[in-house]
Amino acid sequence: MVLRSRTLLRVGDQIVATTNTKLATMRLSLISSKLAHWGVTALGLGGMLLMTGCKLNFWQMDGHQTTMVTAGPVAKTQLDVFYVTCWVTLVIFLLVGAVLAYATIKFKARNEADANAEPPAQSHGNPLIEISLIGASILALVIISVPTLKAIWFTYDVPEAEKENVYEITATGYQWWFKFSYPEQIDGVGSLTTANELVIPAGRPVRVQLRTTDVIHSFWVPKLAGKVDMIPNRGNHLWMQADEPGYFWGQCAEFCGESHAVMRFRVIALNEQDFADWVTNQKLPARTVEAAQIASSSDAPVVEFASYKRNAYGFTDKWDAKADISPIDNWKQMQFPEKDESTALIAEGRKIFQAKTCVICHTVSGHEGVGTNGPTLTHVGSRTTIAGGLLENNSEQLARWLKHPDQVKPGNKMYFGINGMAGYMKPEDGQWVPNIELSHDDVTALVSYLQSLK
Ligand code: HEC
Ligand SMILES: [Cu+2]
Repeated sequence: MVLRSRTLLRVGDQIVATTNTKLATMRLSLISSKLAHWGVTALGLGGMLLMTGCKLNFWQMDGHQTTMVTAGPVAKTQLDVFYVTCWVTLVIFLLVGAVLAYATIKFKARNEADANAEPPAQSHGNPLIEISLIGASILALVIISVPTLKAIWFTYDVPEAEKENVYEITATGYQWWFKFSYPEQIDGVGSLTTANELVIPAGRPVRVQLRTTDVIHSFWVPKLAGKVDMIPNRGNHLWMQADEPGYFWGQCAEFCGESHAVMRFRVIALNEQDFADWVTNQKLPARTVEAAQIASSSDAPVVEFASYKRNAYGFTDKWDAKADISPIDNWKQMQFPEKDESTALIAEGRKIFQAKTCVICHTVSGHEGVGTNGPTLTHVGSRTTIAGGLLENNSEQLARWLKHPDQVKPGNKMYFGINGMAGYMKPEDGQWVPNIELSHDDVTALVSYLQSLK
């Protein structure tokens, strides 16, 4: 056996030796043909992507928070600048790549003599080439900078001609949610305020004043405009316009602490009439369910929350691609009270809301509560999401939020309180214990109450 394999080895050695040079050249040409093959494939794919206007879902170019699909002039301008830069750099890449490929192929050492040949006479500097390269670079920069500068001016503020028509809103960042204040005033209350869902008129420029109460946040609605920072002690602003009514995803785009990644919001653009109706409704105090309507409390719906895992997805199928209802239609449905609401539970929930000191952080205008540390809940039932756009606003997710806010959103101020204030948590013997403990029944009643606040 041993002998045989030795012989084989020797035979093998001989074969390798005789075909050594041949193999080496074969391997080289194989590698270069493979490289060329992959290069062509990559170029083809890239070209296809660009030619289809990046409509392919390969990179999820059409996601909720894509910047490749725009819905208003500001985002469109930003995308155009991206494309100009992209095309210019692509041309440079192709030119440099072509020169490199040409030189590599044309001047490669083809045989022993080539490899050992004296290098050609070296020269330094060619004024013609250098000047044309400088000229070409300047040209490339001019091609990029003209639209860039135009875009900077355009996106900075609403164009002069449109200034008359501008609608002005103030967005304030909080760890980790957004408050929106409207120009509309409510008697005895102040300006109309809402949270986490910014409703705007479509087809009209909206200037958003950007403020923050704590750290730096950044306001970004990828399909409409952004990102502009919300900086402590400094006024900032941006403008945007949704050309058509629609439902858009937004996101804080500046790291602002533990729950930064889930500090989201929505923008809902409505046509003139719908927007006016919405404003009228939002200006009203919270909806009150008549005491006379109170029925028996035995028809309490069962709300499941015990089974929720940490980090469980907060949305139902309704929200995903297979949705049979568009997000904007879903939003419209949310504006109306649910048909099977239990008036008894709602009344019970309202009492618990007051007793459990939710009122120190939350406002329910016309009911109990003037707290401003948390999002206003006056019309919370009409919003499609809660907890900074992290969870869908339905019974299950509301219950989950009330029972275990800590498991849903790391560090959130509802659970831990704000800057040491007595909030949801209080310190005891160096340990944090929930200040507010809610039983299953409490949660069920609170959910009904919150959902009735349309
Ligand atoms: C210490 C202040 C504080 C207390 C007390 C408090 N909350 Fe909150 N609440 C907050 C904050 C802050 C948020 C926003 C959390 C986030 O999204 O990061 C919030 C969010 C919410 C939301 C989601 C609203 C939205 O639009 O996203 C609901 C609903 C809610 N709280 C209900 C309650 C109820 C019911 C109670 C009483 C059992 C309560 N809260 C007690 C501070 C508080
Ligand atoms: Cu933030």
